[in-house]
Amino acid sequence: MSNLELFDDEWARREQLAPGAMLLRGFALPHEVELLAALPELIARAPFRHMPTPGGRRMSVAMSNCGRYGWVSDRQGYRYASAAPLSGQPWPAMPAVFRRLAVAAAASAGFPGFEPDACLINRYLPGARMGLHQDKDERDLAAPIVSVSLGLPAVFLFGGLRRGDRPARILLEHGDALVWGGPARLCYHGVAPVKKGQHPRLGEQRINLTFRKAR
Ligand code: MD3
Ligand code: FE
Repeated sequence: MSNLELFDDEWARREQLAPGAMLLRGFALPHEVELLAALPELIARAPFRHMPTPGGRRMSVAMSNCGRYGWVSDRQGYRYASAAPLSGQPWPAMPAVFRRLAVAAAASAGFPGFEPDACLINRYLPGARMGLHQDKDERDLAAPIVSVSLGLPAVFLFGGLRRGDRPARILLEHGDALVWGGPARLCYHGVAPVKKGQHPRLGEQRINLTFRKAR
């Protein structure tokens, strides 16, 4: 099968949240078995960690990375690094199915030629949340960011270009992909505390994959 057929997404439900922000509901569902099968080895090689913030707090979201670069946080600040801070080991390679999915989602939302070199893997157990922030540690802000939600649903907070803009609330479910580019690239966003629940494939957790061009 060609990549075109593998990632044929004509059926995916699309919603433009704002100019440059496209929600592709169910985009990852045809690949869920392959995506989920790749996770245990990635996490065995680069275990989830609650990283400290520059302010010294512990993030409620546990994180890992795959790809050439990984997003890390510590007392020094936020940055992309080619090795995991505790082990000093390079991040595991980005699985081909991850990359193809991200590239296809970006292209489908109007950003052809996306070249992700970093995939942040966020794990939310019930109660975990992410405060409103911008993603601006990437060198090339012309490249979009693609995110894929798996497991328990979560309310995504989607704000504007100013921290004070009241965010819209959007329920993200297993298999949904989001593409952020152009005028939406620097929008504030976050995740409300994840509610307790059981997902048939992932149990009591939400996993979010976020693909970036870091360098
Ligand atoms: C809007 N993750 O890792 S994904 C992050 O669900 C992050 O784990 C959230 O925000 C999560 O930085 C949200 C959706 C998302 C990702 C990147 C964006 C929305 C974005 C970049 C710019 C604007
Ligand atoms: Fe973010």
